[in-house]
Amino acid sequence: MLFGRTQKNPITLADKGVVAWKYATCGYCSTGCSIEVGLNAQGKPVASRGVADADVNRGKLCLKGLAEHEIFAASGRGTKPLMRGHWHEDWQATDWDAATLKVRDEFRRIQAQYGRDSVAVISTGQLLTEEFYTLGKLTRGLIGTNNYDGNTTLCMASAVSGYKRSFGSDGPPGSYEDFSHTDCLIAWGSNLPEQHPIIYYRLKDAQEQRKFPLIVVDPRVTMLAQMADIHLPLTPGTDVVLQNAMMHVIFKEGLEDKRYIEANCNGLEALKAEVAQWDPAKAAKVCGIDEETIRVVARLFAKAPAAMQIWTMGINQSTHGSDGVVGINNLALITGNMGKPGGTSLSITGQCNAMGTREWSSCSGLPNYRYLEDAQHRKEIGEAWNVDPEFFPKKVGLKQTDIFKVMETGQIKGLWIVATNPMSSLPNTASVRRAMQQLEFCVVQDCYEDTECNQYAHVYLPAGTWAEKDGVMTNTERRINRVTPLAVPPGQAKPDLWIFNKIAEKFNEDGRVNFPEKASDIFLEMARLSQGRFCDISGMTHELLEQRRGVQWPYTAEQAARGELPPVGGKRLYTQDATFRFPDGKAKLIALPFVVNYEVPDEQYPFWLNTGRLVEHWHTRTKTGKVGNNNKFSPIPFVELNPDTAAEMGIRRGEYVRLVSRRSDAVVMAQLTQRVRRNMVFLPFHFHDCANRLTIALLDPYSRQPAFKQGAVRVEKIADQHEAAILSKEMRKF
Ligand SMILES: Nc1nc2c(c(=O)[nH]1)N[C@H]1C(S)=C(S)[C@@H](COP(=O)(O)OP(=O)(O)OC[C@H]3O[C@@H](n4cnc5c(=O)[nH]c(N)nc54)[C@H](O)[C@@H]3O)O[C@H]1N2
Ligand SMILES: Nc1nc2c(c(=O)[nH]1)N[C@H]1C(S)=C(S)[C@@H](COP(=O)(O)OP(=O)(O)OC[C@H]3O[C@@H](n4cnc5c(=O)[nH]c(N)nc54)[C@H](O)[C@@H]3O)O[C@H]1N2
Ligand code: SF4
Ligand SMILES: [Mo]
Repeated sequence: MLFGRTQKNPITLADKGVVAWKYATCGYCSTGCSIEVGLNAQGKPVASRGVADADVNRGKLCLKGLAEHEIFAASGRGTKPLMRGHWHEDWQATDWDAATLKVRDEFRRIQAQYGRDSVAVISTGQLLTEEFYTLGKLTRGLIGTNNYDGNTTLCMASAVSGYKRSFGSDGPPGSYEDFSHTDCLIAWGSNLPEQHPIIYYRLKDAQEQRKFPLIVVDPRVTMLAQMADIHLPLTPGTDVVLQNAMMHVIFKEGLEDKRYIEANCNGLEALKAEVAQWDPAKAAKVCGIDEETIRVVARLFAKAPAAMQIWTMGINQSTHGSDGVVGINNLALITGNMGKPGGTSLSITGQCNAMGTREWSSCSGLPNYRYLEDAQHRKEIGEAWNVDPEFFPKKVGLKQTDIFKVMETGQIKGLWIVATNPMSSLPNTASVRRAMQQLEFCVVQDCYEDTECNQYAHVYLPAGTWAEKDGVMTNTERRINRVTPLAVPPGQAKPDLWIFNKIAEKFNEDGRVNFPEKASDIFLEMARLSQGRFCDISGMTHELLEQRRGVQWPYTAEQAARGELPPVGGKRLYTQDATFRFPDGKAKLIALPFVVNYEVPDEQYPFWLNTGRLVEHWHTRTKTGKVGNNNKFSPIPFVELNPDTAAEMGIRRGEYVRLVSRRSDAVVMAQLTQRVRRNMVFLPFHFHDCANRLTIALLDPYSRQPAFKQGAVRVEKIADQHEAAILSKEMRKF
């Protein structure tokens, strides 16, 4: 194929010999891009391209999606189930029957000896929804432990908790389409161009057409901050103070939407009383944004006919994470910016199917946003699954972060890890290591066998990944998208659904509970369980989802029967007055007092430690670390350091430095950049034995999400650079 400049040095694209293109949805972030993978004559995936008629990405993909076909054959794939007596021993290959029997027998032994909840199941936001639902049925209905949660506690838990506190339910109320209607956008702690490049493209496209102001709140000069009309580089952890001050201005100047508040909100007086204490002059001293700027931003936001807010981990990963989300919702509610085109509060979700796990995994209750605390919900699901409702706990159990804390003290003896890598992703690696080492039995189910967690496993179950599997995922804007199987897992590896069903077979000796084998049958079971509920998907089928390139929920059986084609109502939630999910239909305005309850820099540890992501890498690099076109951009761990600070300390670009926190240390290369202020470092968390050796496991009181974004370190110059290089390499091995 030839492009441009045909006379001189024409650009040619390599012919990869694609004979067929197969449809899926990207398995990295929650944007939910429609993707086609090209297969060659041997059926091998050799190329990826965006799908032009998909509303989400309109033909585009980011650099992770473009190289996604390479993950199937990447090194380190597990091809056989493995077993061993102790994690010090070598692995022995085994078969599926023996491995799954071992899982059942060990879990039963441990539960009999130490109690039902001494076994924990840790799941993820990266499976397909039918898989989540099946794992939930197995864990809640047969294994019966209440210590069942997932890595979403590290990710979206604060958003979930904030939505529930404000609106009475989880469920992001907006759509990407809102960018095309908004008159003002505030992005809180979200770096879209790197972390959700295609959502960023949608935003930018809309902004170029309508020129609305973009306000970015982030202590670091991110790529999004560079594109902003106003950048508020606030003091880390103080978003709630800025929100309170903005509301102070809005009430003081009478800019609130009185009609909307009257018809839709409770709690106005308490909120007013709290924010009255936060005049911009006082708030400026805490949040580091000058008072006049606070006023300007508050007025811009409140006076815009439609104003929108988005946020990601800069809000969620904090001891004020849940409060930060409630603060965003407060701002939206008092200005009437809910449920209308361009007026919404939209959490930007993290993992490809973090939404699917919230809706269907039963981690935080029972399927489809049902609660363990509700007798009626226990009864409905007990009947649907043929499980005695009395078998279900009456209160939800511990979250992932707390599970690991009690594991460290020996209260949990058996662990099943599915598609997450907590040895690298939980805060304070040393304590996670202690927790893992004391387990009597650990099973790891991962598509790669060389993950950091697997070093402590007794059984390893090789799983298929992404489009080796069949099912659906829900994206940031509640759009349910199809993933169709276009490759087969290597060797004896199996799709996660197959593995769950195999284990269920062992626990389900009397065949009492029904576990359908096919994803499409499971989807229909889920659709039935959703009928008449908030998250109603009863009008959807796998075929419809593929044909429409995804459908946003709700889409009901009645709508489908009337022949109404989606999108029909799923674009926004709370579009009518008093339709929030509390009994009186009103949302809650909640006063948010502020206290400093997190680690801040001091004389001994004078730098803010900010951790986060790079565009080229995905989390703990089990995938992108092995894809050349991703890994080559950042093959080794590094830290962003301000050049003036570096000059003062005699540190040169490319030198190794030691970062030391109260937990541990890490040796990394210094990259000098003005993106960070003089008393802050930014450390990508993608590398093992690096960022999370340093981070602190302080948790949000509501969501139990860790404060990954606020910690304190000191930076030490290293005299012997040769030694440091060796050490830095050593630290990345286990
Ligand atoms: N390339 C790539 N994309 C990804 C991922 C990936 O690993 N790689 N992961 C996906 C997942 S699971 C997630 S959760 C998302 C995360 O997406 P983002 O949240 O956008 O990414 P992060 O880099 O974790 O953090 C965002 C920003 O929070 C800022 N921040 C730090 N402290 C504060 C604070 O106190 N207040 C405010 N307002 N901001 C603060 C940081 O400076 C940082 O720029 O990305 C998703 N997309
Ligand atoms: N310091 C710091 N730490 C952080 C964060 C931060 O910003 N700073 N962010 C946090 C956030 S938001 C998140 S979401 C977490 C992510 O943390 P993790 O979930 O631990 O990270 P991943 O590397 O995505 O781990 C997913 C695992 O599942 C495997 N896998 C992928 N697909 C499949 C599949 O289909 N089936 C199976 N069985 N396995 C599969 C992968 O090989 C990998 O081992 O990290 C958190 N940790
Ligand atoms: S933006 Fe997210 S969903 Fe889209 S191609 Fe990139 S990683 Fe995949
Ligand atoms: Mo995440």
